[in-house]
Amino acid sequence: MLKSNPMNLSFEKAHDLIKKSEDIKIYTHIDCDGVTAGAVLSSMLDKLGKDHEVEFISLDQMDDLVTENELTIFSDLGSGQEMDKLCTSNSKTLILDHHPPIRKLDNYLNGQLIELNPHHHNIDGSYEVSGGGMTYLLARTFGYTDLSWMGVLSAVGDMQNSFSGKLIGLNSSILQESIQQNLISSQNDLAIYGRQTRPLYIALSYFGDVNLPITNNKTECQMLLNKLDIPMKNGRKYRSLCDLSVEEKGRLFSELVRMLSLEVPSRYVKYVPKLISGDSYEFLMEEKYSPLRDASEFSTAVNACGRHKHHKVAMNVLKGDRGASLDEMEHLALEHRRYLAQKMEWIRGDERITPMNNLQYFEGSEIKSEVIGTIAGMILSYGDWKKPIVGFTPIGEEKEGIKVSLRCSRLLAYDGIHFGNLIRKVAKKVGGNGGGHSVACGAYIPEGSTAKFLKIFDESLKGVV
Ligand SMILES: [Mn+2]
Repeated sequence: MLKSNPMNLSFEKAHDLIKKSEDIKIYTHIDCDGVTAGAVLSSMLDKLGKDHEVEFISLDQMDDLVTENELTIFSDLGSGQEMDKLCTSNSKTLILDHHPPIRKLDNYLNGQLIELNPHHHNIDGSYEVSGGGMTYLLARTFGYTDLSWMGVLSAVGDMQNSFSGKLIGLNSSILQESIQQNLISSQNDLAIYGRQTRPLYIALSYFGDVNLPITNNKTECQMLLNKLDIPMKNGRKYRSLCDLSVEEKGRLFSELVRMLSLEVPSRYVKYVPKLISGDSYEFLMEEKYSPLRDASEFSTAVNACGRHKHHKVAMNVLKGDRGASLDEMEHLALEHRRYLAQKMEWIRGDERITPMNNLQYFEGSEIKSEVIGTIAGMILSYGDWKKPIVGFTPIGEEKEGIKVSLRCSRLLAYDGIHFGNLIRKVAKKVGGNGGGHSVACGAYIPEGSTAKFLKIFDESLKGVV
């Protein structure tokens, strides 16, 4: 399938451009996909012996950039931004992005720009290939198929498997390549987060798409495992999901289907199995029970570094440092968890979740804008899962405006609602901008427009949720 990839010709052009360039600058996005894309490119250029530098940026920093290198590469961003100013006569530009492009394929800005984007070739950039996947497709033109596992990690980090529970399209081809190299094993599994590192009874208590008796209740989780005759411990060590036999997983799956089916309105029952099953991706070169062994957990660790502005640490781990950078990453992940727990307490202790007719929200002024979405996702299980939850916090860093994050149960998305599109429209109406995935999205809105935003949003959801 990779052989017939319609983008091959463009990748060949990019390949030649890389070969010719000696001084290269990479700007890549700050999320897991972007950081992984940066790691793929940096690994590739190391192997080629090319001088390069990687910088992690957010979309709003694009306007302030000045290109001064022979070649500038943008990964996991660039397609949605104006490039005219950046493409100067003494600097070439290469974009490897998967977000919806604003330029047409044949518009190469006088030959100074090569833009590689799946949307130009009728490939869906939301589900079929990630930013890291695009950089990997370039790396493999040099024969570096050993980097394929990062293409899988970036797709998982970008939640490209969230809708179908598996990787499809080019993502699936990259996965197959990685499996052939013995770098990854993939299996259909229970979709419970914390496969390698969390004791199962704790992992179960975080199940939050729908509120169940076990949600946020570890005692109930222990009772459930007892009832299903699934031992909690293996000797002195608590068992994780990855320790369960196929039969044990089957029993747990059936019981969760039963519990969920009792809880959800009848029109959602058909989606229940999708909520609790999905393919898992295990990196075979990582140690068992390591936070790097499972793709989902690895992507959380990369994000934890990014959220606290230590992208470089994550990139070094991705590039193979299992010493100081891994220690630092684990330390950052621990601090990240502590920070989240503290902010969750702050919201819950003061009962900060306010219900409206069709949504619920919280004012998160004490929460860093980088983690407001994570908190929104976690707090959903304490509110009403049938309504989306919206969190607000100042953007911070001397910038004006409010960051808005929305999270909701995947059941609403299976039912056909795309909150990313809805929030974009509402944000526009109050003078902001927004977008994102169906179940996880956000917006930036002007200061003082929160009340208006909520009113319009709540009304627009009448009869929708
Ligand atoms: Mn991306």
